[in-house]
Formats: sequence, C-alpha cells, structure tokens
Amino acid sequence: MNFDLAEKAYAVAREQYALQGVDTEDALRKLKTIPLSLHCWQGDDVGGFESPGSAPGGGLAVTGNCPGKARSVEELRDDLETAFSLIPGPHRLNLHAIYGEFGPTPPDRDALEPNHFRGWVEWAKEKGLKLDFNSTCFGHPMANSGFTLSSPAKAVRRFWIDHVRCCRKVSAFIGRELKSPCLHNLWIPDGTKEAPFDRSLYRRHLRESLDEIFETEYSPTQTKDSLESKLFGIGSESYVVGSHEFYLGYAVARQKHVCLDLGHFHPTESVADKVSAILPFVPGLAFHLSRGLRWDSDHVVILNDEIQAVAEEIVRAEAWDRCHIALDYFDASLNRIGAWVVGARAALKGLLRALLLPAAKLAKAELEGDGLARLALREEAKALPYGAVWDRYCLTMGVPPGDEFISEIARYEAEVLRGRNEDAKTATNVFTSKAYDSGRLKEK
Ligand code: RNT
Ligand code: ZN
Repeated sequence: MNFDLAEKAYAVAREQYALQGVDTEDALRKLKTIPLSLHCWQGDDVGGFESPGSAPGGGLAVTGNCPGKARSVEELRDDLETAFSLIPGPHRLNLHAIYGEFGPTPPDRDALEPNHFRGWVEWAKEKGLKLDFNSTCFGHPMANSGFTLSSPAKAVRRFWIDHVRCCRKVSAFIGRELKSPCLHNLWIPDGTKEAPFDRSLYRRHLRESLDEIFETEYSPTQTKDSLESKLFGIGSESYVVGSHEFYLGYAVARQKHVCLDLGHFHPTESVADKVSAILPFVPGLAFHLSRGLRWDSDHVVILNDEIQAVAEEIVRAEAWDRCHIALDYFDASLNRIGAWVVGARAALKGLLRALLLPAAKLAKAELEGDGLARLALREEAKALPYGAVWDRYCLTMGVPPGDEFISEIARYEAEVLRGRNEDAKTATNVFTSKAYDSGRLKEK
C-alpha cells in the first residue's frame, strides 16, 4: 500500500464526512470497542477434537476439500492467530464443547469439566483474547434419534441436560478467568422430517429440560445464556422444536438472550427488524452472522444488504454490552483462514458504514417527515469514501489494509497448510464407532 496515498485519501474522506456532520475519528473510536466473536469451527469443518475424523452431523453440512484443515488444538490455534493478525479490533473466540483438550480418552459429553478448557483460557490470556462457548448437542450417538433435550426418551434428555449443565459451568469458569462474561449459546438439532402428530409434546420436554438446566444460576459477570432458534434443518424440514417463537417466548419469560442466526429465518424476513422489537424485552441479543444462499447454506459472510441492515440496527440500538456479534459459517472450499478473515472484515465494514451514516441529518429528515430526504441521504451515503476510513482503521490497528491480506494467507498456505498430512485425520469417531457404550442409548 502507498502510505502517502492512504493518508491523503483519509484526509479527504474525513473532510467529506465532516460536511455530512459525521466525525470519522469518533466512528473509529467506537468501532475499536466492538468485538466480533470468531467461530472456532470454521477452522476444521465443525469436526472438533473428541477424536480424529469427526463430522458434525445434526443436519449441518460442510462442503469442499481445501487442503490444510486443522487436525489438533495446536494447529487450530496457529490458524486462529494468523486470522486474528489480519482482522482489526478487539477479538473474541467462540468455542464449541467438542474443541476441548481431552487427552487420549475423551470424556463423554455429560462429563466435561473446566479443566478440559484450561489450555484455551491460558492461551487466551497470553493473546489478550476473550472467549465464548457453545454446547455441542449434535454429532453424537445420543442425538441419532433426531432429538436431544426434547426427546421423549428420558435417558436421552438426561444425557443432554447434563451436557449443557457442564457447558454452563465451563462458561462460568472461562468468564471468571478472563474477567469478561462468556456467552454460552445453545442450539439443538431437534425436529422431524415429516410432520409430527403432537407438536407440543417435544416443546413441553424442551421447556422442562431448559428449566432444569437453568436451575443453576451464574453471575452475569461470568456467563450469560443465549438460545438459538432455527426455521428448518436437513432432516427437520417439517418441524423444529426450538423455533423462533418458542425461544422468544422462553427468553422473555426467563430473561435469557435470544440468538438470531441470519440463516435461520425465511429468506425474505428481515432479521434487522427484530433487533428493536426484541431488545426491550430480553437482557440482550446474540447474532450469528452468516449468509444463506437459497437455504441455510452457511456461506462466508460478505458485505451484503442484510449484513448492512443488521449492523445499522445494532448501531442504532447503542446497546453494545447487550449485543454479542458472532460469526457462523463453514466453508471448506476456500482457504479456511481466508474465509474467517473475509467474513470478519465484511462484518466490521458493515459496522463502520453504519457508524459513518449521517445520523443527525437522517434523524432530522425523519422527524420532519421528509421521506424523500431520508431516502436520498441513505442512497448518497453509499457513495461516500468509507474505504479510505477502513484502510485508516486497518493501518492504525496494525493490520494489512485493502487486499494485502490475500498474500499473507497465500504465504501461510504455502508454508504451513500445504505441509499438513490429511491422512492423519482418518481414525473413526470414538462416539460413532462400536466402542460407544450402546447401553446408554437403550435406557429409558
Ligand atoms: C446450526 C446453528 C449453530 C451451528 C454451530 C456450529 O444451524 O447455526 O449455531 O452452526 O453451533
Ligand atoms: Zn448459528
């Protein structure tokens, strides 16, 4: 990058924005306080480290076979460090329960302990990162029936209730250690391919399971709970137990966070519009920024209208401590680290553009009922030189501006990823192999 040119471009942009009543320095100061929670599972196609060669299950599909996926916690951390070095701003990492350091004999999921995640906490302390956490209620024989917390089988419910209780304990431990509340998010795959006869049966079970899970209270300085709904999944096309309405009702009644995944609603439904509708009634919101192409396909986030609209609503809400922004997609057809970087930078650009809107002028037009000015101001704002402000942000944060990160990724691919031996990840999943104690499945 030509630094002289970048500086001149920023000086001009700053003046142009000032003419619109926007202080670019203010916008950058604000942006610097907004962390994105990067999803660890993009690094290894939602496999996890319970055993080599695990696949996600639960209707989640990862396509592509780009070489170099992380095969161990160490490799995943190396990849994350590379990604973080190319994304400006404060960082959080979103872990799933299957990413612990389990040793040669992993515990079953109902016996997870904070110790399994101590290594991540130490690493996070060293790198100045904060962590979030997710229960993993899929990719396990106890989820093979298509139900977990809502299962009619008591033993299955028991197993998953215990799993989620362990995960909340781990989350509280993480939050305490890192002195930053660790958001614990819960998504379950429960649902049916064909229409069930009794829809309320499963929802009753789910409500009771959640009530039992949340009996243990943790300080919100340590962990907060969020519940993630879904519209449909592969294998749950006709009925999803944890629908948006179900969790919205539950979250309002029990004061939990609602997690809005951009791929989990009807394609023409605006998730952005939900922000101001839900926020007054719950402690906070979580977002899974994603991109569904024709379905909940979890494509890499790009700066599209939807991301822009959600970013604008988050900025309007000014509820930074109540809005947790995470990424959720998985693409194995591209360099996985590059996929993290492109998506995170797109989300940050959306937030920056939202912070750079001529807010005072727009608010005035709205209050005066001047619909044309409101429309025109938004349209013209699209042509303002936010790219120069973005480059400035990257440079001041010590991260490559513009497209310079592409060569950094290429270098890492040549030096590190190409050397990873794919064959090393061929063993069977201990939990899907015959070694799993099938007696547990039969208990009623
Ligand atoms: C699934 C949900 C969920 C998962 C992750 C891996 O549809 O979006 O958030 O993507 O937990
Ligand atoms: Zn999600």
